[in-house]
Amino acid sequence: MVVGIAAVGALFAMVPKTAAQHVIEITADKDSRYKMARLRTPEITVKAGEQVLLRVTANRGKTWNRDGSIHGFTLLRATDRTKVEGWDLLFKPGKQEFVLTAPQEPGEYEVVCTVICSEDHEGMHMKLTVLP
Ligand SMILES: [Cu+2]
Repeated sequence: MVVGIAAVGALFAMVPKTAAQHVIEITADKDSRYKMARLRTPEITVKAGEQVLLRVTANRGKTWNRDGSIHGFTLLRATDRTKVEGWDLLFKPGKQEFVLTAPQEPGEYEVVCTVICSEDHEGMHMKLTVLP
């Protein structure tokens, strides 16, 4: 019996890390909105401390930064609006990927755009929930 459990453990260890990675696909769109397939209201859910592959398609709004960034993606703690380290991203036009580590602290967070991408830029935000 003990041998059986050890064998299962070894099997899991052999699975490449990329196979277990949580892939999140979002569009940062030209109308100053984050979008996710099949979700009317985009919302991200992650597990505390897990590795996340954020796959982004960014489409230029009406205005953008001098450095060519067209949208931002900054994670704030809902409680005190402080920034989460490692989650302060800027998007260039087109497709791009980021490998991120989910916050260790379960709870509610908010993603906000930090680029003035149009007069409706303030409306560009989405909820992120960290599960224990
Ligand atoms: Cu934006």
